[in-house]
Amino acid sequence: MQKYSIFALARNALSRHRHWRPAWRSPQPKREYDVVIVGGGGHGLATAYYLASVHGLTNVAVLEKGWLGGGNTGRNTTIVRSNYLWDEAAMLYEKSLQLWEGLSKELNYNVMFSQRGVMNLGHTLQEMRDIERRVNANRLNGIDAVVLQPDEIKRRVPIMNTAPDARYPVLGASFQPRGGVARHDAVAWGYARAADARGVDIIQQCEVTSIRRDNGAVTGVDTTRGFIKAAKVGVVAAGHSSVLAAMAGLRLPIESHPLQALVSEPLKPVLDTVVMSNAVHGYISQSDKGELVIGAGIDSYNGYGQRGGLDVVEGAVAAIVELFPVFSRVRQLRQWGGIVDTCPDACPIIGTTPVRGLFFNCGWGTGGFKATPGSGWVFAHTITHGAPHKLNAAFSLDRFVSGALIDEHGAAGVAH
Ligand code: FAD
Ligand code: PYC
Repeated sequence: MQKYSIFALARNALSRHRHWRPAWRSPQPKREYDVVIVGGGGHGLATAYYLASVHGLTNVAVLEKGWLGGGNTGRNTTIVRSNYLWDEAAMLYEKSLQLWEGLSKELNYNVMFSQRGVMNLGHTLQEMRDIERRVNANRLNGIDAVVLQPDEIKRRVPIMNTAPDARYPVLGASFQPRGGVARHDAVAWGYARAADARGVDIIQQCEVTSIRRDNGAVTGVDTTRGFIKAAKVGVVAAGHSSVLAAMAGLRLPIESHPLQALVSEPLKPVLDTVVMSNAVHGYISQSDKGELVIGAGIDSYNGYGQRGGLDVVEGAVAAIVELFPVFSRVRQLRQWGGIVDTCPDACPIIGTTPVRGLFFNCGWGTGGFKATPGSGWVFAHTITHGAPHKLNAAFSLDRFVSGALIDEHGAAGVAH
């Protein structure tokens, strides 16, 4: 455990941070690794950590074209929950939630996981029927979920407008008490430090520019820092997954879209749970700093710019203000976008590819932050054994040929 006394903190601050011990090394890339992970977001770093900690594979490199967590990991609104409809998805996200519950201790790094509950509002009779069906399915899978009536919602969130004549009347909600939020970049840093401590090389500013193959098997990757040989390559590149797949002659059923979020000026504590509404395309929570964290549905066009259209955030803010009229005078502090990799059934692709030794983990779309620990855990297993774990077997690329899709649009949290 790294310990700093108050005097060490003061000394470091006064010396302009020159004596801070870096949390991970910045090694030169080796010529060859057993496994190369492409993408230094939370999923890539978690994969490297579990390769080392669970499977004893330490001759591993994580290659990141920018900086750690600079993709969607550092741009998301940090909602964590496991209340998915279908057994396959529920089990995968629940594994992840269980890992979240012990993550700060496991990594010896405070990821600020806060189980303040996640509420999904229903505004129509049909939405309430869908909510009841999902809550019943969750409970059959051992996942904590309850249906809340409007009076209970009002008790928990007094500032919400639950008047029956509201434009989007609140008829009820599903609520997962174990859901919540975490500190996104701490998750990347915590996994990075723990993976580095086990010998994993984390290499930033190293873009993969092509994937070399020979006789149907991967042999390594060309990068902006030279060729790196590896018999196993795991790609975890979120919004750029299709670009990486094309380098290996593969076509994924993935679309890349901007997804935006914004925060307000900081306020005193006013909202102690997460509130989401698919019907109005808006969701909100309050960060530990006091900012209201507000998100929208995806921008409808495809693109790789980490920004989006003003109309989308305008619509989300309008919806939030109808639900919370008291926020109408709050000022916006900043807004940003990330590029999400949406899949036709709103579920990820995690597994092998037609190229031997090449593995893909993508398609998490608007909802992969919550899956970071579970995704890394199953992907590390898949890469080690060359075959999926039973928790990710259903999430293969083959399902788009067999038709065994897992339609989670209703539980995806954000419309896409
Ligand atoms: P990333 O963090 O994007 O990592 C991929 C990395 O690959 C990037 O750092 C990128 O630079 C790198 N890369 C790409 N190409 C190359 C290359 N050629 N060579 C080397 N490196 C490369 N999910 C939730 O569960 N809850 C939420 O509340 C939530 N809110 C969201 C809000 C917004 C605004 C956005 C944009 C997303 C949200 N998500 C949410 C989705 C979530 O952020 C993502 O699914 C998740 O973070 C993906 O993690 P990742 O590690 O796969 O991707
Ligand atoms: O998957 O819960 C989610 C989510 C919330 C906001 C964006 N994604």
